[in-house]
Amino acid sequence: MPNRKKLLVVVTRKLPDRVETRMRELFDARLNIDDTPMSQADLVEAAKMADVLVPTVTDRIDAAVLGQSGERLKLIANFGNGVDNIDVTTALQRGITVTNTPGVLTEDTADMTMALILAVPRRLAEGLEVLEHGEWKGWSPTWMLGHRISGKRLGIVGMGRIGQAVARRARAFGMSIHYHNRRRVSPAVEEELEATYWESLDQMLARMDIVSVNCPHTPATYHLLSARRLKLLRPEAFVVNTARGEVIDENALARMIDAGELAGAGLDVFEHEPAVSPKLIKLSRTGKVVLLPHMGSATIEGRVDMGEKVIINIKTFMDGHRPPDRVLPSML
Ligand code: 8YV
Repeated sequence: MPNRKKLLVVVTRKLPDRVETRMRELFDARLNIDDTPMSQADLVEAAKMADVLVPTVTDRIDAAVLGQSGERLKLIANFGNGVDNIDVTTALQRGITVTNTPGVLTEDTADMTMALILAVPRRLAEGLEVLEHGEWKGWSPTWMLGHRISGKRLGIVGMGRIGQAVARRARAFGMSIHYHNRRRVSPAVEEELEATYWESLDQMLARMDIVSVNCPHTPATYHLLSARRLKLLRPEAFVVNTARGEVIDENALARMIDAGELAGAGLDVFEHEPAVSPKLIKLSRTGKVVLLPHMGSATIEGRVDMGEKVIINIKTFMDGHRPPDRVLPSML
């Protein structure tokens, strides 16, 4: 790290005021006040001049950007948990440390997951739409019937912090918890969550009522829910995704819901954000899918906490210590 008074920190998007104020005090912070997303060329310019780059999920910090980064760039302090927007391997090869913001968005993302688990089977979006259009003819015993959540089997794909937080909530709603994960969680956690571990994802999928994707997007999880695996699901099953769109073959999912081969989906993330497949948009009009624009961690508290984590990572690094949230190759 160069011996200069204040580090030049380039922040790619507008962050909460409190975070920006603190960054201005601590660093030579170049902020993006009007929040215009940066182009690849802008990112190259930023990587050329910065000591520290603070990107978000909307910035693709790929080998081309990193290949043109300046000598000074020594830290990429991602404002976000997932680091699939960054070519971490290339960064590490170039001696650039990468950090993220784990832990502080767990509860918010789990809340949003639970909201989607409820929204689709209980037809929330359809109910809202009826009222908005002034089409409610009054209560009827057989109208707008959805499906009960309690007693249903929830299959969680990825039992990290967020997966476990979802499991805790789902337990309280009377669901039975099943999970697939690279590594089995500790017996204590399994016991607390009364969770059943499935070594075989295929076997788990075939038996679930609702599947929730809570794993990171890595080369190993790209299209983990492929067309072949989606076909293993029961036609009554629902899929919820608050992790990354790339984990599911989005086209196959839309096709199957449209064909009645799956009951529906609640999606907060998409394969080609901010583009959303027109097929999914069309399905959202039928109520079979509920779509949200990547809002899982969108609380003011969460975003301030994320910003504070970014600051701690930068400050620790600046002081010559290992930042607490380093991304290591073993995590990819
Ligand atoms: C963030 C997320 O809003 O942290 C993550 O991995 O998916 C989001 O909730 C986003 O990544 C910020 O960069």
